[in-house]
Amino acid sequence: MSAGPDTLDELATRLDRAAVSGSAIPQLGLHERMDEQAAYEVQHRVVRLREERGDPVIGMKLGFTNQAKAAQMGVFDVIAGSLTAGMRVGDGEVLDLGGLIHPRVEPELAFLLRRDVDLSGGAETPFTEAVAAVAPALEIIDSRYRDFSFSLQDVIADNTSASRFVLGPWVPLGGPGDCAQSGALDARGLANLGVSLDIDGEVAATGSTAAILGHPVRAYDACCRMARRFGFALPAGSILLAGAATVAVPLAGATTAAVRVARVGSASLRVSKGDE
Ligand code: OOG
Ligand code: MG
Repeated sequence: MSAGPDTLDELATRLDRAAVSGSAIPQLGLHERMDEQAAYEVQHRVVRLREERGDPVIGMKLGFTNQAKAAQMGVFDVIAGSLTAGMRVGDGEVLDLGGLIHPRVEPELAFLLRRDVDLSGGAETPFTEAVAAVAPALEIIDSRYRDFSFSLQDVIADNTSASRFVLGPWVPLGGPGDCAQSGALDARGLANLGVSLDIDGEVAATGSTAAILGHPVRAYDACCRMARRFGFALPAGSILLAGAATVAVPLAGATTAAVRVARVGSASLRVSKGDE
């Protein structure tokens, strides 16, 4: 069954209001009413409401690219969402928890596109041609659903819990030739790098970039596939979040959070409680 346009708009408005007001809503139970495609239609409407407030899309994110993370949430399909300019928090800057519901943080890798990715259905732009640089990233997810629990369709409609993100410094990716000589990082070098998430200076979770779909370069392929299938654009300059390398950790009570990725670098944020 597919919901009519009014219903999709109405669902999007409820999710948007929950995000703007920082108050959780009951699960929508969309798995009983619609397929994935329709859930992405709701998501695109949620994102359009942000764009209409002057908050443009600047990238795309993946979720559940890591088994541990998927098991934590009980959802095992890879999902995609949009990143907007207003979600970005500068490296080392303050994340205000006021207005968020029950934020969690997870360590990720980000990619920067140097060119538009061809999604016409012809030959896909290869990773080495499309991706200019990689950065360590923190994603702050904040499900708009009560108890942070949802079905696949619910979390897709909720823009995959996207809330904020922090990027560390970009590290240019060389071609295989460059790297043999200089020791610079190339796509193959990303295969199995240690990742740690530190909360208040203590290690809260550790993992490897290998936990992201077996190799983080596959996150780029998954972005292309999902973009084509569910109607995302991948223009030059887009930021892609590859998905968490570990489980997510609640931010309430934390003062700082940082990600460290071997050979790539680190990124951090400071937490403010909103009423201080
Ligand atoms: C959905 C978002 C998952 C990831 O990196 O796996 C995600 C959620 O867990 O609420 O962003
Ligand atoms: Mg994530």
